[in-house]
Amino acid sequence: MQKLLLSVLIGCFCITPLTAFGAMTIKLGVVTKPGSAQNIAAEKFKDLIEQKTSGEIGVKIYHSASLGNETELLQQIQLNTIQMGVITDAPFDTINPITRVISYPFLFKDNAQADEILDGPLGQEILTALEAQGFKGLCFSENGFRNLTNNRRLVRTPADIQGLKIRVMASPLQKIIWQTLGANPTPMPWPIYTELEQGVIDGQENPLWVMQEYKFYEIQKYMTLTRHVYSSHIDVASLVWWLTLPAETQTMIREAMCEAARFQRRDNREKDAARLAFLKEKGMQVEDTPNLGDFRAKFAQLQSNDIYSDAKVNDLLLRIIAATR
Ligand code: EAX
Repeated sequence: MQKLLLSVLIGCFCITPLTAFGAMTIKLGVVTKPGSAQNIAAEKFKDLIEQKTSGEIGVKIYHSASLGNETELLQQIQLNTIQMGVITDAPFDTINPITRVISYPFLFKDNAQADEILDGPLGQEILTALEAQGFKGLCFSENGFRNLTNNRRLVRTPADIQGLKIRVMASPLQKIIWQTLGANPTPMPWPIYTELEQGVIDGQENPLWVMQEYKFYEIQKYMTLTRHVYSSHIDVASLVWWLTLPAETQTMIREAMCEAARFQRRDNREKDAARLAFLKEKGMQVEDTPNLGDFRAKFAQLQSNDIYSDAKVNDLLLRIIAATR
């Protein structure tokens, strides 16, 4: 009898892993295409989840803006029409101004410092703040440091930016940054290849992977390594959905997403030198060492700009600036 009970128990243990989490498919949205930074994080997350749950929890990735632009994806996550997203920080900016602290110009001196702040308690404050708008902030993957490209002239100093029509993301901060630099900023959601090709805009700014993956070397002649802002993705889940999940499932999902984020950041950084060489080979004229001091000086008053006037946002910005010194 005891033996029988034991074998029944063992039998149960053999099958319990398949029912431990409850079968479901997580819909995850990204605006960019396979091979892009967002997709690399999303695909790694999918692999990890499906492996950890033996396929019981599936992840369906909706890429290439098939469900809309990043602002629209965020709305769908709030409504739980889709459960998760790997979304650039900038479009969060109109939803919760606390996210503006991430892309404060020339904030992080390098990748290691961005990781140190965003993976630490200060980054956690940003993730937690998003709950007020219906998001469970899980972790940060990345676009990376952004650089300027344009089709008019090689930009070496802020004076060269004067009057350039630069596409910016849907973010008040990004608009102010490019106004401050003397450009004519034009907010526009992703993707923007056609607008660049047709000359509706003179230029744009993005990390090196974008210039390569989206073939901007075909339609943009000049690039300047401005690294003016660090651009993260915020990896989020729908809070209403999240609250229905057992604690164990929440932990498993959060850990998988954060592992995917770390994997993607490493992958992105490892490829950057080869990307720069590739873009030069394709004929882009590149200013590798602009005098960034001149660019940085333009932002001396930005901390006291209205876009940082919310007391909580201002307080966090000042603490992050202090932590990066
Ligand atoms: O990640 O809109 C943007 O410029 C973003 O960086 C784009 O989604 C590529």
